[in-house]
Amino acid sequence: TKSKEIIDGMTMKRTLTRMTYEIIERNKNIDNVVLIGIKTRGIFIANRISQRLKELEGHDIPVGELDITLYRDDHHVADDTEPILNATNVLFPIDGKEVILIDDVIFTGRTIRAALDAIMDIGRPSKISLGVLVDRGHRELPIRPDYIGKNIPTSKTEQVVVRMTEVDELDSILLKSK
Ligand code: 3GP
Ligand code: 5GP
Ligand code: MG
Repeated sequence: TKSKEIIDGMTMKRTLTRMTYEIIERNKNIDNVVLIGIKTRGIFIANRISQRLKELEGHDIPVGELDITLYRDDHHVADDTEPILNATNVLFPIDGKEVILIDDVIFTGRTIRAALDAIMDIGRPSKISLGVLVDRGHRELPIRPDYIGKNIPTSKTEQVVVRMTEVDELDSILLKSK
């Protein structure tokens, strides 16, 4: 296996700062925005953006959490996985809010589809948009991020390794080929 660093810690910090400014620019009513992160690193990214919004402009933007993981159905072919919702932790009303969903990597788009279902079960937002740190391509659904940290073209067998200090020893993004 080979791996190549695409983004280092300093660059990840700049990338998240840029995404934060894009969110500010495109949401005139920023105090109506809420962030919802998808399990593990999507939640950390949402929290960092929320922190940046506080530091840069003094806004207190709440962060909710969705736990969606891929479920492998043993009765089907080996790579037939389906995202399933394990838990939600959204401790504020989302009716009439502009929700920005946040994940670390978007690939087929199936996880985001499941997240949209979960959000619409919780409430009736006025708008839902999507931010991802990495778009690695290979979409299988008509889902496209509104805020993108970096486009990293990949082959289907490559893997984007996202490391964040909250759970890893440092911030970095690697492209790993098997
Ligand atoms: P995350 O919890 O930070 O989002 O599925 C466990 C972890 O592995 C998840 O991290 C997920 O994003 C990550 N992961 C890395 N490569 C892949 C991949 O190719 N497919 C899937 N489904 N998850 C991957
Ligand atoms: P989906 O195919 O539904 O877009 O992605 C499935 C889940 O796996 C999502 O949570 C997504 O973040 C994650 N994922 C897919 N490919 C990669 C990858 O190459 N690297 C990482 N870190 N996560 C991935
Ligand atoms: Mg993820």
